[in-house]
Amino acid sequence: MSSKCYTLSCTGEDKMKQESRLILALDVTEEEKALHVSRDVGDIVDAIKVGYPLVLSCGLDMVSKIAEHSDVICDFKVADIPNTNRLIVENVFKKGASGVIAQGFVGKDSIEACVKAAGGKDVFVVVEMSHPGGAEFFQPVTDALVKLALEAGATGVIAPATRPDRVAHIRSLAGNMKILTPGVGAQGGSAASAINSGADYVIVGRSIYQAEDPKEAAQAIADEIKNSL
Ligand code: O7M
Repeated sequence: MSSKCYTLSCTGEDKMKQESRLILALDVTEEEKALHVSRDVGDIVDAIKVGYPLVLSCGLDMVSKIAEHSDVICDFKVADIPNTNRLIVENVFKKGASGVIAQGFVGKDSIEACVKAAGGKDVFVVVEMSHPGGAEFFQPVTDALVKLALEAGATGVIAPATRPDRVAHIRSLAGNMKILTPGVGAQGGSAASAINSGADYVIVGRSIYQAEDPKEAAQAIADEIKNSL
């Protein structure tokens, strides 16, 4: 894991740095491409998010390989009973991840198990998703999920950049928790609107890794974020 990327807070806990406020969603399925993009953008982004597309194609060891270039957040949207959540979270941190993403609808005990297994590292809870269907079942319970994340001691929540009004609403409930917002670019959301609505980070995938020059694309979004602060 790249220690340069993490700050040690006064509580002794490892939390994600907040510099460019940009997180790359590395949803590619080829190792060579994954490592090439990670090398290119590792110094620009605050973290790289890896999930099922990459890990199911190339293996969990990709977490350790990418951690040589950036901090890694494992987006497995962990959603099981507390014991299974614990086993999953222990596994990803053993591979060098710096954070993990879980679903809150499984209940507070399941998220508490993630937080405990993370041992001071980051746990983020999905409270509303960015796609059109994300409004169907999440929206009626978003407020309760934010409360659950707060009470369970999560670092932050995932909220939709595609609905800046919802980001602002979630900000009003989220206390000190960080807000990470996917949905910028390919899904139609804007980085500046998400940040202006109270997001701490934006998560961007295709607009970076599918660009002809991923480094240039990442830098352009990082500049947009900087100019919107
Ligand atoms: O920029 P994209 O659309 O190519 O990629 C967005 C990434 O964010 C991709 O990895 C999605 O799985 C993820 N994501 C969403 O797009 N919407 C959500 O509501 C939640 C996530 C996410 O990261 O959840 C943790």
